[in-house]
Formats: sequence, C-alpha cells, structure tokens
Amino acid sequence: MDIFRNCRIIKLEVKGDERGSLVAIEGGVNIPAEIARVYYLFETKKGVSRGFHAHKELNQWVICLNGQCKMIIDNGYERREVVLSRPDEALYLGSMIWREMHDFSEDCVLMVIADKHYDEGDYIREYDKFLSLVGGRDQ
Ligand code: T46
Repeated sequence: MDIFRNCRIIKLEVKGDERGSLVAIEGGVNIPAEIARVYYLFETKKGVSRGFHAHKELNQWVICLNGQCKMIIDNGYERREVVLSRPDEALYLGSMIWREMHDFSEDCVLMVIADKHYDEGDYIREYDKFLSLVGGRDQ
C-alpha cells in the first residue's frame, strides 16, 4: 500500500504451520536492496518519542516484531500517521521522509533494516532544513 511515492507498507509472506509462524527477510527478494545493517529499538521508556529526522540517501524497512508504536511520516507536503503492530508488515521509508515515532508500548520491539551502514552525515535533524531541501510547505 503506497503512502507516498517512496514510502509504503509491504506485506511479508508468513510461512506458517501447526508449530507457528516464520517470516524470512532476504535482500533482493522481499526487501529490494542489499541489506547493510539491521538494528532494533526496544525497552523504549513510557512517553518517550524518537526519530525527528530524515535521511538524505538511506532506505529503510521498519518492522514491529512485538507490541506497537505510532510512526508519523512526512514528505514535506503531507503528513500521515501509521500504527505499526504486525510482524508480517514492513514500512518502507525511502530517502527524504521525515519520521517521528510515538506511543511505544512497553513491549515494543522495532526492527529496522537499512541499505547502508550508519552515517550521522546522512541525517537531517532540523525540520526547517528538511522542508527547504524538499521544497515543501509554503516554500
Ligand atoms: C531511524 C529510526 C527509525 C548507532 O550507533 N548505529 C546505528 O545504526 C543507529 C541507528 C544508531 N546509532 C546510535 C546513534 C545514537 O547515539 O544510537 C543512538 C540512538 O540513535 P538515534 O537517536 O538516531 O535513534 P532514533 O530511534 O531516534 O532513530 C533511529 C535511526 O537512527 C533512524 O535512522 O530512521 O530509528
């Protein structure tokens, strides 16, 4: 389901049998990129929000393995809210998408797959700068 041109929910195939469920993540198969990095957020404290940045080049796929949280995604023109609560769905976030994460449940485990290694230089952490780069709202 497309949210923006470079931001969408991808359904992940579940291999289920009488024992339970399994999802396989494969670069170049269900994640259309070479996977360079995987990290996960867990034990986020009650009332804490995270993110508040965009990436210049990075592509990421966010999967909520347990619990739930709310993602605000913003392309500079439109802002949408997505609740992530399913281990069989990935939210694809392309470059130049502002993201904020709110309302983490105590048991939330958010796994993020990235197509590049960590690079602080790829982050845009000021919203006004992000808007001026994407030519968004009232520019
Ligand atoms: C994103 C959202 C969804 C590393 O050393 N390596 C890493 O790969 C990452 C992601 C972070 N860090 C360090 C940098 C900071 O000292 O871990 C600390 C917390 O990172 P940050 O404040 O950027 O975390 P979030 O939750 O605000 O954002 C993260 C990702 O950074 C970001 O790319 O899209 O999750």
